[in-house]
Amino acid sequence: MKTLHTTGMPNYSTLLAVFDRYHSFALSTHINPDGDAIGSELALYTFLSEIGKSVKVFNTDAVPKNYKFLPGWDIIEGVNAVETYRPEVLVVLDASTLERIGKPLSKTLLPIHKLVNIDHHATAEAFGDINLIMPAASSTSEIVYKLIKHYQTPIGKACALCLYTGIMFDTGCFRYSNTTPETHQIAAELIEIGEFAPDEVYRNVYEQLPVAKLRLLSEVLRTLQVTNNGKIASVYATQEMLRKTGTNADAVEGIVNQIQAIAGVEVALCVSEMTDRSTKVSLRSQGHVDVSQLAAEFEGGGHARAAGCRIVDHYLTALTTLVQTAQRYMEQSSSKYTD
Ligand SMILES: [Mn+2]
Repeated sequence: MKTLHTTGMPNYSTLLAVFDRYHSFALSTHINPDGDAIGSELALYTFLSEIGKSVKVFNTDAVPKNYKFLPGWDIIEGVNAVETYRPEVLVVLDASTLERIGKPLSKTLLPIHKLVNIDHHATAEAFGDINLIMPAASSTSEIVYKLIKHYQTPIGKACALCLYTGIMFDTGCFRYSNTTPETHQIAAELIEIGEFAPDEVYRNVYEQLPVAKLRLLSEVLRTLQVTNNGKIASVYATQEMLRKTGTNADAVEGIVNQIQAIAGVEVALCVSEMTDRSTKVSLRSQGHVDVSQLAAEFEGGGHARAAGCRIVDHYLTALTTLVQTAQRYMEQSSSKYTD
């Protein structure tokens, strides 16, 4: 039985006792890792190593180029490196389900004693023996920051840079609604400790675009449709566009944010045709519609304002279904307001 752990005090001490008690740790995060995924796992890697633990990190997907400025990125190993390795404790970060670390990895990488789950997704499942799930936290990196603070050990320079990058990424550079005064206070402290230049971190993460990616963007934007009195915006990316521009599915990431920026748009969606003929979906909302619920109708998940799912259907059919579903959600949310 899967339960949500959304209330009560986070059990830092239970988790810190596990850190004290055991010696060998493995860390992992979700497929297609983003800034928070890589940032939080490298921060925890640094912390655990500093307190004398043996730590390995295994991810299904390689570290994206733009995160290779983070200290320790090259210690991250792939699923093939697991072989017969069994850590005493496995910590899964930023993944709302265990399968999100990749099915083969979730079957191979098994802890001897404890499975720990650290996450901030609203749809997070309590799949661990210990679950530190804080939907109010801006990011998994923020949770890791608080965890280290509770251990009362100084945060090192490398760790500070990783944590800052994770928080910066998941708050959309301190623009999203999950940004609070506390987020800024934590960020300020991390900049002080880490002695890095925030503008350089930004440039490393966001301003490394290959020309091909912009060419793809121009192809995808040509498919833009704005419906429902300008409230729903959608685009699609096809395998043909990827071939033509010499890009892959990863390059589609982030395009949805561009169309969400259109004035008056409440729900933005981007669908991509995958090689297996299924469709990958990214959803964004300005707040009235909870897109994590919308995504959950298609076995996806995420946050109220940013979510995703996979639909086993032709991308155009999937797009039509999604726009209709978004319409229904918008009608429901507007009736809520007029009641
Ligand atoms: Mn995150």
